[in-house]
Amino acid sequence: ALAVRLADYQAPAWRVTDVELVFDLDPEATVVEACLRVERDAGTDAVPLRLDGESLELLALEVDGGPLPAERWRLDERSLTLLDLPATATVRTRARIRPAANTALQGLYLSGSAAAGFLLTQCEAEGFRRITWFPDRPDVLARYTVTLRADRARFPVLLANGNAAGAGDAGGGRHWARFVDPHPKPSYLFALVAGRLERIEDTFVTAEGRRVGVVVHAEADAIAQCGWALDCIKQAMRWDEARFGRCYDLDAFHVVATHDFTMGAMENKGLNIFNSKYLLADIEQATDDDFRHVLAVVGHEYFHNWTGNRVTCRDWFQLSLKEGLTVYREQEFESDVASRTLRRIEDVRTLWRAQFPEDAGPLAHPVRPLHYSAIDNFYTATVYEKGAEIVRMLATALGREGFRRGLDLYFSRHDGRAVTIEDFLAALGAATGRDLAPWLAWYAQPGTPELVASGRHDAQAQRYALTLRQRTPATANRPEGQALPLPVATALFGRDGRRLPLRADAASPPVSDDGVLLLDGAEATWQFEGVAEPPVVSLLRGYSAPVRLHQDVAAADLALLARHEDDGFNRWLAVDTLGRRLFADILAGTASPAALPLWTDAIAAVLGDDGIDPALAAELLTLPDEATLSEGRVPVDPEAVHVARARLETALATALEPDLLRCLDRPVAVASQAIDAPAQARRRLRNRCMALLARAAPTHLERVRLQWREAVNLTDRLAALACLLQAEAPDAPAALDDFATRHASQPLVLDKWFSLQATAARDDAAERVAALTTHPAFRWENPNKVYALLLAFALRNPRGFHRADGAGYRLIAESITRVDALTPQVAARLATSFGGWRRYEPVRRAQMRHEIERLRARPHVSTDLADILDRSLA
Ligand code: BAL
Ligand code: ZN
Repeated sequence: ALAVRLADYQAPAWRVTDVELVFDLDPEATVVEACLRVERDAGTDAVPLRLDGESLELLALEVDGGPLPAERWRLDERSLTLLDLPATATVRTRARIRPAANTALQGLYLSGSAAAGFLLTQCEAEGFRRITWFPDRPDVLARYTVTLRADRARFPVLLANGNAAGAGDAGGGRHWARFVDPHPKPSYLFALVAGRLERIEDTFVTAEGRRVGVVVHAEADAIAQCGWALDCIKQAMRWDEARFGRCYDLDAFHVVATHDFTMGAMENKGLNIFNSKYLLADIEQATDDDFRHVLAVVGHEYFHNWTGNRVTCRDWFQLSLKEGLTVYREQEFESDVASRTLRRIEDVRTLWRAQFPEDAGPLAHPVRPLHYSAIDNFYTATVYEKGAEIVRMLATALGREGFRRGLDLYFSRHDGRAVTIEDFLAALGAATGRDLAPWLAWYAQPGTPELVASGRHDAQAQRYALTLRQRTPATANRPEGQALPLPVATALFGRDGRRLPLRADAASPPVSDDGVLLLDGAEATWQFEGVAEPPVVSLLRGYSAPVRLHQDVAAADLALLARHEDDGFNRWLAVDTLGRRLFADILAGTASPAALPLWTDAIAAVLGDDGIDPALAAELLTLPDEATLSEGRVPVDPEAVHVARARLETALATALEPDLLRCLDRPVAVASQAIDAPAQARRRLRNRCMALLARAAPTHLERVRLQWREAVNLTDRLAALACLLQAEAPDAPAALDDFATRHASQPLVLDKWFSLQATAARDDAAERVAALTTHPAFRWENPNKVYALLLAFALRNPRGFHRADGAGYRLIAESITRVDALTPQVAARLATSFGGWRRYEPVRRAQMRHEIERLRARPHVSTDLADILDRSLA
């Protein structure tokens, strides 16, 4: 497909002011009547009106109430073009579409079976063109009136965006419902839902006094698991008012759960649609992590109502304008209502595991890409997570109040408009009197910057000089990058663990009140006064910039930070760094037993500290995964990484055995069915201790078995099962069978059962995963099943995926072909697992390349998949 380029952007010559849609819904054949009020921009005469449309069957076309002569319109596979229209016109089309046959899950499709399932839509990024002909681009904002007609018994619930505006009987067993959305919106935010759905609801009164009906809809067997989501919506509404002054703006807010969805969820105006994985949660069918993910994703989609919907993107290159900002808002929400440190550690782990490798490989792209051939492939860790890091850095650099003023101005300037990243930076800058133009480079330049820190202490003058240098080195695909603005949150500690004042002399670059140094060139030096002894320097506190830090810190200094740093993230980072150094030594064969205690003692000290947050303690006991440990190493030998990591984990478990036992035996006053943050944190720590003990000695498997038998929540049951599997215990197969039987009717729990087996680092993992694709609960058409089994294997089982004989690669390549014929977006996502092929040792590199080339050479490769394969090889 031809690339679309940012540089070629042109404002639309035609606007659509109002849209009326009438749907006659039926799974086999739905008829969509669309009436568009179109207006040509003054000064753009004689430009044809080109409407996007795909997989639509044209039944009728009228302009201003009459037929259009054949020479004045053209129809092809992708568009309907109308010629010689007057400057304003009414265009009416009628189309037939086939929801039940739509396995791509874009546009209008069926969730579940034709007999019992329900109809729903997914339009971002370019799904609306599979519903009707329309200028399907985010800078065409229109007011929508939508009428749905359907069989009343088969589709009792009818929903679309906006406020309800009437309903009634349509005769012949059919009924109708109308919705008016007063807020002009781009087509990607359109949604409808029709089917047999149950509901739970509540009322929320906004700070502006609007009474909002908050309604969660799901199929009958899932509605009992929606209570947590309903709570989360109200929490999100309250938080966005308190923290950012943003109120909800319609009479109702509807949320719907479906098992058939390619993404996590979708922020359609007033009618969010969720992958059930991120909406359903109860103690029997969801883990503690699931509860937190529901909170975060519910928040995320709700926050889009302002960052994305009220102010939207001019074009898809600006995707991070809404996604980076909304991920940041989601992170802040969870940080405020749950644990800030835990959320930060998880976000940074994601950045390292997924975004850094993406940014270093052939699929690297700027946060604002310059061109694309399949926009669906840009919903990436770079656009989302790195985009959120940029917003976080801006918030750090402007301060909490400044950032809030900036966002307020952004909303008031651009409400109801489709804008750019430049507009965002300009608003933040205007509100705070800052020139933020240099920050645009963060959006434009791919690659992860390296930050090198060095220091010199002058005992006589009691001064400490800190020099920071940055570089974004060239790679095969791009030249060296320019210097970027980097906020470096910094603290100095004395040898006794106390914080030292951070007083820079007058000649140094500025330091903010909260200790942030802004490095805005290639290099700068700060002279700190009143520093009597060589300090221990803690940099990038809270991970204040998404860079690779090179700092020569003695292991003893890291141990000191592990004990005394009051920034929870950097406390964890000190321990993590000690662990990674040991890992590197084991991998290089240079490990010395003397180095281990510094690390394990630091962890033991924290574990013994009763005041510590158990969630943080659990994170200290969690080594980086194999993908993260492989990151930045060339060439990667996945088998060696697996073995070295396992050795390190066993050494940790053995050294801490008594501490872990003490921790487990500590009496806890936690109801095992409570899901509040303290209960979750304690379970997290206990399960982590149990997993390590199971590594330390097989005798501890008895504890695991006890928990397996007595667990009253999914978190504990799944943790025990994982330990049995990891230990390849003789009773593991029976436990797996028990689990599958117990949860046979619960698709989301079965997904975890698939993932657990897919990620077990066994010699025969590829054969087992292949066998599981024939399990009756596995469905190739269901993205969650493909992600749970195959994507989990490709991304989270490096030993299995990269098996030396290539069996893992072949399994994934064959799966990609099979999925591409059904759901191209899912196939493309699976194919990204080959993206890092160049980093591997020669044999694996050749095998991966062979699979990519073989996939590309097959007939009928989708545009989405071809794009990933072509860029991987470039
Ligand atoms: N807009 C796509 C799903 C999300 O990021 O919320
Ligand atoms: Zn989003």
